[in-house]
Amino acid sequence: MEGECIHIRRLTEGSMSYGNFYWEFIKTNTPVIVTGVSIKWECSNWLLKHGQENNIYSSEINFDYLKQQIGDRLVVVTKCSTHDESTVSVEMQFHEFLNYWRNQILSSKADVNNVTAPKILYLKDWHLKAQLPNYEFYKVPQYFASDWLNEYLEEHKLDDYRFVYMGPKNSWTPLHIDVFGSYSWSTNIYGRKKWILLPPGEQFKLLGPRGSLPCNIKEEMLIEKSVNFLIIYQHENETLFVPSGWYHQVLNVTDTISVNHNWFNGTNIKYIWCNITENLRKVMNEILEFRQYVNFKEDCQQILKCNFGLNISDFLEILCFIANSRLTLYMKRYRSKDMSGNRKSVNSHPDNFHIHYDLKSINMLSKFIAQDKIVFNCSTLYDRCMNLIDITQEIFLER
Ligand SMILES: O=C(O)CCC(=O)C(=O)O
Ligand SMILES: [Fe+2]
Repeated sequence: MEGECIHIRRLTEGSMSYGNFYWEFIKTNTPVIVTGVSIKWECSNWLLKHGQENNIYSSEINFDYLKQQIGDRLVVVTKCSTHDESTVSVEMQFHEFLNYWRNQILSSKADVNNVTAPKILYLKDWHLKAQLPNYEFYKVPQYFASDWLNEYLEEHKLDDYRFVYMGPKNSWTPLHIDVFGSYSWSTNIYGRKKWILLPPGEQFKLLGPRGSLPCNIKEEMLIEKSVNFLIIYQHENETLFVPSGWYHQVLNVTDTISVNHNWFNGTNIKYIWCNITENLRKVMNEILEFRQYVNFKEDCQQILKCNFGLNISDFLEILCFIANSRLTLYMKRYRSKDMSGNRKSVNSHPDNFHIHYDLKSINMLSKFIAQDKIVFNCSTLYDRCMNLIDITQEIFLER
């Protein structure tokens, strides 16, 4: 049925084995909510919990604890427009943002009739974990442990995709697809978010005459245009898995704090590769008039890196790092054990499954990449691909 609001499954963390979760949600690219994730995280101290009434605790943000734990540091906040994407970013000290937020809460309590339109500042995409690596304020939910992107970036001390979001009621993120076409998981520490999610391909029904997408979508618009969509109200301690290629828009229905990661792994890696090459072809078309220059190919890769965040060389570097790290683990720990990557063994410890599964996906992808015209015509890239095939092949030959 078209214009349909699809429903999402909710399950408690630990109620399903890692393997079953992987096959049922990650492998099928299906959104799901995992409940009870962050109850024991250190960042639950960012809240002040009040007494229990009818089994419901009320809580508020513990601004003093936040100030004390995180200290002062420069943060970039986004000024949210109420109706469009025209966002402006400003830098301020973390304590200034907290003061703004505390005052905002106080004045909205005083202004019960909502007479004055509040200024909305959203502290988003904040690399708090990278800034305070020793502060263990959250744990990656077990089901999302296989994260090649941040594993590589963290090891190389590069800018990662691990974020904190803090925003007052009505702060929001316009319609978008995640960086590189990655997955995201997002855990609400405090407050409630409303998500609108579109299954891959549904966004085309929203394209305007000049081929652009609206940045602020409403349910009525989606129904009118027969777009299938998902509305999700995400509560405290709940983690939403946002699959690859699903456009989404997010509204903080109340004051909200969340932690999220963008990531990819052996399951969506081919999709990420296709996104990279699609973007590279766009870059090449844009500067086609310079194709006679000797440095044309290198310049395209450079522009791709600036615009998209990754170029082919970076991508192969990530594959190489993951392949080597899995091979090392394999040699050390599991050489004599059963390493079959089929459905049966997936239910054992995630490491057992991922060593084999990751190497197999790198092997298959490298074979695919090696046939790409751009890679095939560049000896450095082609040789790196061949090397990846070689090192990951070994493990299959041995079986
Ligand atoms: O919470 C938000 O405002 C945006 C989060 C998001 O887009 C994501 O987790 O992918
Ligand atoms: Fe997103």
